[in-house]
Amino acid sequence: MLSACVDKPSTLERIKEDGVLRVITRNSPATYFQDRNGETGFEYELVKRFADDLGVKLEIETADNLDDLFGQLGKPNGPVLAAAGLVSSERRKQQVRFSHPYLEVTPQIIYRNGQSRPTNAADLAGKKIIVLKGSTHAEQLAELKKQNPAIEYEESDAVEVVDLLRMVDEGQIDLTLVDSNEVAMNQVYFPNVRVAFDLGDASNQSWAVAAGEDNSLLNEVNSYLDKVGKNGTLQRLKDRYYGHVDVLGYMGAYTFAQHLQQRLPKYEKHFKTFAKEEKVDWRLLAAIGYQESLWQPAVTSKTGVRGLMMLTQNTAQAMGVSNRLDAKQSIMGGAKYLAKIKDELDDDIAEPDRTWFALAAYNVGTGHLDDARKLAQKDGLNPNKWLDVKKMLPRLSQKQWYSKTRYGYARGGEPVHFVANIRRYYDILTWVTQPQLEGNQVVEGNLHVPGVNKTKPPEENPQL
Ligand code: BLG
Repeated sequence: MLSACVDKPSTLERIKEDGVLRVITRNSPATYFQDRNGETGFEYELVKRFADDLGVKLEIETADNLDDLFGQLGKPNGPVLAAAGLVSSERRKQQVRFSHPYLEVTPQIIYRNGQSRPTNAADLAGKKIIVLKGSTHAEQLAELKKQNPAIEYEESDAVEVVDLLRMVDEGQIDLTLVDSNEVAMNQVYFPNVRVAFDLGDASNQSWAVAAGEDNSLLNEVNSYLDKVGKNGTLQRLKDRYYGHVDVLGYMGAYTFAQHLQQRLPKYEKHFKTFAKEEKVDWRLLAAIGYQESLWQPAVTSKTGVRGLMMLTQNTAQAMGVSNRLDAKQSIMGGAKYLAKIKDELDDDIAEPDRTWFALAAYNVGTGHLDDARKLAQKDGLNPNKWLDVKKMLPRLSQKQWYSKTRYGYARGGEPVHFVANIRRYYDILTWVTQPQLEGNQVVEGNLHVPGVNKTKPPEENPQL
């Protein structure tokens, strides 16, 4: 047995010896949740790469609330690292040690569209406000209340940030205070949620380790975070989780959230039925439907392609669709066609690229896609990688290139945008259909849209 005076292994040595990194986080869309492929989330993806770098297994634990999280972190034989969207504060620094920052966030007061917009701290008086218990936001409000005792707020440890946003969206509370990254992520889900104003300066999210003298893990964490900051990994994760509004634009995000409430529920069961039949993910089909028609069954493109899944006359005929404007038939045809072209792709194309190739073929046809793959091969690129082939597709609209291909001219830029947009919608649909967002109605993979069936939907925007 080792005596106490023998050098104890450092935390880092212990992690490597055990082969396990134990991390505590919160179960929320911005941190950690389950999706179509298992565990995911911004924090999860960042910390999983860290565990991979260390060559150890990652073990995730989730805390019930923030107090629980900080309590667990200090415990002997408890988790050694917290990766949970934590902002460092003076109070917290007495309890834990924070890493270098990885994400800048701004606390934002959130109100409901249609209500009067608060513009400064004094406007918070007389409003029903709830924030997370033990959060830096609760600390901020406590400070404000010292100067302005009329401000009343409640702290809750029974909710997550998405619940707070839902409560504002549905009008159950007037205001909440959450970080800007959470707003960015959830704007596509809660159409009535609006930013009133930034409360205070930007702060930084960091990981935390327990208080103490042993810096081995903290140093390792810091060099890892510095590395992913420099090599672009961190930026890619930020774009993927928080870039929806940047990519869709504010109006796009707002429109998507509205359509999610007003249109998708009408077609959800058809997407599910035919996705199951054709063994594809229903959310992928739904994402195609959104890209094609914004979930509208009666649209016709300039080129005469029609319906919710935008089938050409030929495709419709081949898939047994007699009426392209019938949503159910259109979805059936789209699902069959997607499965068929995916199946017919070269065996050398592996997932996930296989799915992106199938989407491109859905839009531009397999002939042109093959031409682009051949161009990739000629250029020394990999014809089985979407990243390479998508560089070649736009060449199909330039004579110097298409004149030498088998199928000739195509608007090759279109499938590149098509695939990029669908991947974005697919990502969003994946996390809005996961159980954490479904309030008390936890039904795996079902879309529970807040407010639906409770209020009459406003006029639909017929604009494509
Ligand atoms: C696709 C067909 C493919 C066809 C390609 O066109 O339609 N896909 C479907 O019908 C689902 O079958 O490939 S081919 O049969 O090998 O030739 C190429 O012809 C549809 C595309 C066309 C596109 N939307 C689905 O993505 C479209 O409507 N483009 C026109 C846009 S606009 O009106 O000019 O703005």
